[in-house]
Amino acid sequence: MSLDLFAEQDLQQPARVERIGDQAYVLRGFALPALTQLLAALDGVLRQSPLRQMQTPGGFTMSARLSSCGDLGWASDRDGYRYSPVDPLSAQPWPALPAAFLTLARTAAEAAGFNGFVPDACLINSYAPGAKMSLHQDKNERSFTAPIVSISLGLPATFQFGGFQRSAPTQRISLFHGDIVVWGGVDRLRYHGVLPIKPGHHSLLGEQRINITLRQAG
Ligand code: MD3
Ligand code: FE
Repeated sequence: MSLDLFAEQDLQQPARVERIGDQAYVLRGFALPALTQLLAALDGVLRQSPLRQMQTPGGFTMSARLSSCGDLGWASDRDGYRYSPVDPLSAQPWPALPAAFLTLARTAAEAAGFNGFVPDACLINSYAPGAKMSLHQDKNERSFTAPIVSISLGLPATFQFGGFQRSAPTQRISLFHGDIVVWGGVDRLRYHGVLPIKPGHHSLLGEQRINITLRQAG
């Protein structure tokens, strides 16, 4: 792994805020100052709870690989799909939420107007080129008032930001290494997805896009 803090392909304007909904924001480059700590923490989590392929609630295999950290993580087994305090692979609790994740998530939530965000669940998605995430709503969290904070790393993605029914029109938003999306309040239950990742190589993360989402699930 390169030791460059900012890979040349990631040089960009200072952090900019883009509003994509009444209570949804893209914070461009917001994760870049914390990148070294973020990647070290990510390595630690994934050594303890490796990325794995999961089934969707509809019985399909997801193309992105998934892991979790925090008090609750995403688990699927023959009983269904839910947040669980235990990683079914290790039969142990999920790795603790790293301080670097928590601090960045709280700072990003505040920058988007959500104070007092206390995430207890963190999902980590890894997309190889060609992997995607179909339009869905995140509605397995106990409360829909808390925001979700999403950190994008590695290869770029085209994010689909839809409405409150699957059939509603979607905006397409490009997300790059270091961008953070925060959405909550009236935008919390919007349909969203990720188009197939284009082939490419990222100098720090190789042939993948990583997305880290922090949530208040319990
Ligand atoms: C939802 N992940 O893990 S997060 C998921 O990039 C998930 O890996 C996607 O959906 C990913 O459940 C997208 C980013 C995001 C951004 C803005 C949203 C999700 C949003 C706005 C409204 C609803
Ligand atoms: Fe989602």
